[in-house]
Amino acid sequence: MTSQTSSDCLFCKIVAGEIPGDRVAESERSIAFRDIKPAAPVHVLVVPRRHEPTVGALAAASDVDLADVFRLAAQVADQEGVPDAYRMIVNTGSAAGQTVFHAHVHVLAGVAFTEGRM
Ligand code: DGP
Repeated sequence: MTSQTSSDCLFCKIVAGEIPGDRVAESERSIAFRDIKPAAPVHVLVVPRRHEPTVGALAAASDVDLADVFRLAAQVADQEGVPDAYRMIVNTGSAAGQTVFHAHVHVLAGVAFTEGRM
């Protein structure tokens, strides 16, 4: 299950513990760690252990891994004390702001919601 890794992938290295990540939660299939450049008081990245470049590719490859990422993201929101006040953001493609091509979900909380904001 976890053999699909990419040797030059930053998040695969964090999953493997080869480079540090401030881990806040994990499951058999996913890990969660704090974003190095937080955009909100709570900013955690949830990534599958298996390497897929985008969340769409993850969805095509494994329903189970996709579901696990979102389950762990909700668990992170609970742990961070914001079970009813968080956003999940997925960027797909460099034109949309994706910079790391290992599927991940941003969990963001701690800033007031502004109506009309995307
Ligand atoms: P995205 O732009 O959606 O691909 O988000 C990638 C995020 O990854 C971005 O918010 C910054 C974060 N990031 C980049 N390098 C590192 C790192 O080495 N450690 C951690 N914890 N986060 C990183």
